[in-house]
Amino acid sequence: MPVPTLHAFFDPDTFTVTHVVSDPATRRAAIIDSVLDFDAKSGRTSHTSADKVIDFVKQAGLTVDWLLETHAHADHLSAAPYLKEKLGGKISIGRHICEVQGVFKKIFNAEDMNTEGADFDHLFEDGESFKIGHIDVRVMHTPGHTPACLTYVIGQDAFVGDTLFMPDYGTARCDFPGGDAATLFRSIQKVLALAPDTRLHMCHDYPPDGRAPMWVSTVAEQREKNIHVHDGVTESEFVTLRNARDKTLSMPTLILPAVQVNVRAGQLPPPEDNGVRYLKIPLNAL
Ligand SMILES: N[C@@H](CCC(=O)N[C@@H](CS)C(=O)NCC(=O)O)C(=O)O
Ligand SMILES: [Fe+2]
Repeated sequence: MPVPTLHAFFDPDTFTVTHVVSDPATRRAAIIDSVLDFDAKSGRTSHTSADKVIDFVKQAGLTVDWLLETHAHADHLSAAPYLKEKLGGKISIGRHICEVQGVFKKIFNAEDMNTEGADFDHLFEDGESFKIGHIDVRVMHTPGHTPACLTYVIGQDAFVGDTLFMPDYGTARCDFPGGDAATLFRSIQKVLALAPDTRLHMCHDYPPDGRAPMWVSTVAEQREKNIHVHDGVTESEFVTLRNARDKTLSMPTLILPAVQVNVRAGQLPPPEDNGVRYLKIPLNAL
């Protein structure tokens, strides 16, 4: 199979990695997990991060077919609609997003919110395949952090979303609505059953002790060194450890702004009769 060309952008504000995956033969591309900059203090959105990706795509002469989300992010807003307007591409996520939309429609009492995934251009099933140019991508449903999380497997590369983080940081939290540590453990076992030399590309890095951000590891390295799920850690040990850590974490700074936008496929809530769009803050709901 042809080998994809990879390029990554690290957003230091939310520790998110946006990946551009392209087929060198056809110059068709996918963008995974984009970031819309959002200043919570002023309520302003901006496009500095997304424009860097757009400049890269244009300079490389790529045609974007896919705007992929690994999940409905709780820590940053997706720039997928802005990228679609500027570059094209189908905004896509896992089929189980409908469950996540159902949960947040209630929390936000958002009558306009569609809970059948209609805001997205495509919903992936577990095991579905699609192409970036001549390159095959296989979709793996890897829930646990959220019910709809996906891993995109492309030959020797896998984009794991928020399942695993770098070995020195461990794994994703499981305390968001619909999250579950045992489910995440089983999803991680599916990822770690890929070939040992599979390169795993993270969606976040939270570099400890001032090390530089990194976002690529391998199955073999994770199995040997991941502080939460190295070989030998049992499901019940993991669940105990993960749940204990989750009790110590505060909610991500942007969870309330982020989820109400991201379950709408990155679209901002509809404007009110004065033309202004508002984000809602439900009190005592999380
Ligand atoms: N301090 C960060 C927290 C981000 C966060 O909670 N990240 C999630 C992924 S969306 C996670 O799994 N963190 C794992 C952990 O800290 O154990 C923020 O406010 O944005
Ligand atoms: Fe996440």
